[in-house]
Amino acid sequence: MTRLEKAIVLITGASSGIGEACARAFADAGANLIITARRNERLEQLSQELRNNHKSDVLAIELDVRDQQAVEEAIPSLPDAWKKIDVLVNNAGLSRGLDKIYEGKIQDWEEMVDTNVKGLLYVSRAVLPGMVERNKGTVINIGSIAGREVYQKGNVYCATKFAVDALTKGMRLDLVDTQVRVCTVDPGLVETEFSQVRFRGDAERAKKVYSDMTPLTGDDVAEAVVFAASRPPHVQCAEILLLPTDQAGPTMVHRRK
Ligand code: NDP
Ligand code: 8X3
Repeated sequence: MTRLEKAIVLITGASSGIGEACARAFADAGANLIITARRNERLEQLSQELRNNHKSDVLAIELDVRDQQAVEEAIPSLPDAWKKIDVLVNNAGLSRGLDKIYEGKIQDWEEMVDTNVKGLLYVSRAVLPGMVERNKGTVINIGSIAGREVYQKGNVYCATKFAVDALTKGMRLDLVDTQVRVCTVDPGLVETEFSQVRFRGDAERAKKVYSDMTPLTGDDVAEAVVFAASRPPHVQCAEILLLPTDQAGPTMVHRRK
C-alpha cells in the first residue's frame, strides 16, 4: 500500500515525454489517472496500456489547455468518481523556436505564453477550488532550469518558465492556510519530443541538443514528481531542481566530444 494508492491524479500533456512517464509512474504507485492532451489517439493507447499492465482506472480526456472554455467545462463535468482530484500535475508545455528576441516570431510567443502560462492558470483555477474545499491536494508544476536562469535566444520560453516559478510561489502563499501543497519540479535537459516541437520536426537539430552527453529521461523526472506527491501530508516538497550529471546550468553542458 503506497500513499498514492487509489489517489486521483490529473496530468496535463500526458501524450508524450514527461507527462506520459508520470502517468506510468503514478500507475505503478497505485493511483487512478485522468490523462489529458490534444492527441487523443495517443491517450487512448496509453490508457489501454495502463489498464492492462496496472490496476489503475484511467480516464482519457482530449483537452487543449489553451481553450479556457473547454477547461472550464471539463473539470466540473468529470464523472462523480473522478471529481475529487488529489494530485494535479501541470505539465503541458512547449517551446517554439530559438531566436534572438528581435527576430522572434510573434506566433511562437503567443503559443508558448498561451500554453505554458495561461493554460496552467486555466487548469489550476478549475481544479484548486475543489482541493481547497476538501482541504487536501497537491499541485505539481513542471517548471524548468529555464525558469531559474535565462539563456541566449531562450527569451520568451524562459519568461514563461519564470512565470511558472512565480505562479508556484504565489499559489503556495495563497494556500498556506490550507493543507493543499504546491511543488515545482524543474528539470534540465530531458530527451523527449520537446526539441522536435521546438524545431518543428527537424529531428537532426533536435537530436543535437542531447548529443555527446547523457540527458534525463521522462522516467527520471516522473520519479521526482511521484516523490514529491507521496510525502506525508505535513511535508511540502516545495522545489526540486533535477539536472543531468553532465549539466551545471542551462548552457553549461559537458559534452564528451
Ligand atoms: P513533449 O513535447 O514530449 O510533451 C509535451 C506534452 O505537452 C505533450 O503531451 C503535448 O500533448 C502537451 N501539450 C502541448 N501543448 C498542449 C496544449 N495546448 N494542450 C494540452 N497539452 C499540450 O515535451 P516534454 O515532456 O519535455 O515537456 C513537458 C513539460 O516539461 C513542458 O512543460 C516543458 O516545458 C517541460 N520541460 C521540459 C524539459 C526538456 O528538456 N524536455 C526540461 C524542463 C522542462 P499534445 O501535443 O498531444 O497536446
Ligand atoms: C527545457 C530545458 O534548457 O532546453 O525547459 O530550455 S531547456
